[in-house]
Amino acid sequence: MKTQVCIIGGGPSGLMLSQLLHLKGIATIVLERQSREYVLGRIRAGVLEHGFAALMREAQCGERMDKEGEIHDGFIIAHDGQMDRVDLHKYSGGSSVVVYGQTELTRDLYEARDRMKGVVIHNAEDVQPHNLKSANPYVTYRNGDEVVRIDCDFVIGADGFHGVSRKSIPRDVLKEYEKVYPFGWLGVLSRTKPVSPELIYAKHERGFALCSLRSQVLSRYYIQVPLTDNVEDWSDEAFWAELKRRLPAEVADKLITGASIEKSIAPLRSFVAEPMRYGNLFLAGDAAHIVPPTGARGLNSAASDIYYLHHAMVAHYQNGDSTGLDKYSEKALARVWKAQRFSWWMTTMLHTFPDSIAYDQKLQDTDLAYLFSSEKALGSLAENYVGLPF
Ligand code: RFL
Ligand code: PHB
Repeated sequence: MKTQVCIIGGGPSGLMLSQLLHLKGIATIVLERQSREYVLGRIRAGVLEHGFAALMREAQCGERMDKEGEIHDGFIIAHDGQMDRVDLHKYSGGSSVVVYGQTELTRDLYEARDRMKGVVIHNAEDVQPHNLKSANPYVTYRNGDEVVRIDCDFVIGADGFHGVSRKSIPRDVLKEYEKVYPFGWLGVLSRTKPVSPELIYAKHERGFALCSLRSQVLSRYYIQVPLTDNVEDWSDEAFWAELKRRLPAEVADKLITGASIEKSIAPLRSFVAEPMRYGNLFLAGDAAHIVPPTGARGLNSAASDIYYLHHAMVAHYQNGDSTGLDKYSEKALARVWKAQRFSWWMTTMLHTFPDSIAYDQKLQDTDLAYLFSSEKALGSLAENYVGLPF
């Protein structure tokens, strides 16, 4: 087979890039290791910054998001028995975020690919990029006993943190920066009315908790748990009881509980790989960087990569101008690191660290006290949460 851009990974990053390039007449093939059902079964992001929403519209995939997604102009931080609101709209100069699940957004991208007869190959085994430093790279994958080869101009590594693309960059070229947090998030999805119309981020000495939602009938809740916990150890009853303990009484009293329809633990990690280009391989999204979910930045950082990459590819194919491709890694990383900083800061301010000393706890309290006493500090939080410009 032959194409212009071979994209490894059929998650939001890979599908979005494929869709945007196709609309500009650039041919792509997407190779996904899992089945479509498996990809759509993963419960992940819930909050989209306005830049991501704009990209969905540009990709002609924004219709359902605009109809069913909820615009959120603010969120609550609960701490020390009080509930303080961050007015995103006011402090970001009129911006907001969209609450729309990653599952729905991925479904919309798959449907758009189907509509345009885009090629997405599922259950592609042993995907492997080759000849990345040459002008003729190619990708192989296995379909049963048959090995299939795809010749292309560029390979995109959009295959998430555990993918094969980043690993194909030689060790002496790639520099990895990593910070692993000593806890994870236990998440529960339930078909219940959300406890609050806006998200509540709760700091509590027993550990952080988050009340989020997917719609007015679908709630998503998280609690901080030690890395040693297993999801099987947490019954629904134990989860609800622990969540209630960490929420202000007025919220806990209103919480409607129900059977979990999904329950999983995600460890928290910050990670960046540099550079994001190696020859004709370009990394995008979780393949190159991940953040702890506290600042709702992960998918949104992927969006800026796709934005830069798509414009760079179009300039290359339409005008023979490769400046964007040459500058991609530097440009993408500048924004990636800002999302890293913000996610690290939100995580540090709101979680309970097992090894923290009294001094650290005083600083956490001071961070919150400063935040809610300074319009400039609230402005900084708001501009990062709604998304820095691409
Ligand atoms: P993905 O979604 O991991 O997709 C990569 C795809 O590549 C496939 N793959 C391969 N395909 C072929 N060959 C191989 N060798 C392959 N290896 C892997 C995988 O099967 C997969 O389908 O990466 P992508 O597209 O870059 O998207 C990134 C986002 O998924 C991620 O950043 C967000 O989910 C992070 N995140 C959040 N981000 C936000 O912006 N806002 C949020 O509110 C938010 N909440 C979250 C989150 C992530 C969470 N978890 C579980 C980590 C909440 C949680 C709990
Ligand atoms: C979610 O709804 O899954 C969610 C929302 C906000 C976050 C993280 C996750 O910061």
